[in-house]
Amino acid sequence: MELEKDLQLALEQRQFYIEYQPKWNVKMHRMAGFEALLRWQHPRLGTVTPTEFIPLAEETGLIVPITRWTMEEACRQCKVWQSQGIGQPVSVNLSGRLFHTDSLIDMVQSALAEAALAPDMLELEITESMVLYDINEIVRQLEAVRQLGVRVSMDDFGTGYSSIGLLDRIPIDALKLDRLFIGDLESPSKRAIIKAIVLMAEKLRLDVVAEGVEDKEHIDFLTQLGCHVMQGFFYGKPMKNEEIADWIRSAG
Ligand code: G
Ligand code: G
Ligand code: MN
Ligand code: NA
Repeated sequence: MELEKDLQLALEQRQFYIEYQPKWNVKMHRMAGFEALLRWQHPRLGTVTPTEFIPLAEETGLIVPITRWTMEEACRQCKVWQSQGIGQPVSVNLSGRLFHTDSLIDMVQSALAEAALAPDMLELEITESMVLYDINEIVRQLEAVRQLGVRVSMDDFGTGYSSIGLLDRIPIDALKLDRLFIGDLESPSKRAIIKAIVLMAEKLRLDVVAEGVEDKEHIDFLTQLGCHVMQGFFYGKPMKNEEIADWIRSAG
């Protein structure tokens, strides 16, 4: 397939770049980190979204070198921010397919070492769909990276292959509430579910991040429900490096 060949070339030809989206702690009035979102600038097709090329990368095994590049680049950038006085952690999305290989731990260690970045400045976002893979293997690899001091969060929580039982098995530090919940906060049942998730997270000593926060109403609802860390277009869209310093100045 054409796109498959192109994907192989994309790494060599430096066609990937990262956009960073801020997370904001409403209670503390301060930033809570950046999420790294991968972008592919295709020479003919223009920007190809990860929803299109990640599945292809998974099928072809290219997900390993692509994730390695993303993690290295995000760690380097995080270190640059630190030197500019922006001491914010960065999170990188992981595909479940990655746990098939034994490359994660080495990938994390070398990305941190190469950037001379402290482990607590890196976070990994996994999704519930990972349960489709060998759960014992996932637990083993996640425990190893957490031992290093790297944080792990469960992305898109509450949709897809949700299983509360998973929270008891998979070692994580935080939950990211899927943006499908936040888009429908007028629904009393959705609010009840969010409230219950927040309470459960408290008991389990997990942080909660709400995704897809787009307006003031969302923020008010979420704050009432006890959720204080938010990510979404209201605070900032995914941005290129060059835009970050300006965004930080305007966010005060
Ligand atoms: O911002 P955006 O619309 O591009 O993100 C679309 C989807 O792609 C999201 O589910 C996001 O988690 C995923 N994604 C973004 N960057 C990466 C990446 O580096 N690796 C993986 N596996 N998924 C990513
Ligand atoms: O699956 P994951 O959470 O990693 O992907 C984040 C996705 O959500 C990206 O596609 C990102 O561009 C998108 N996103 C981030 N904030 C918002 C928002 O406020 N509204 C909507 N609709 N999408 C968002
Ligand atoms: Mn994510
Ligand atoms: Na998500």
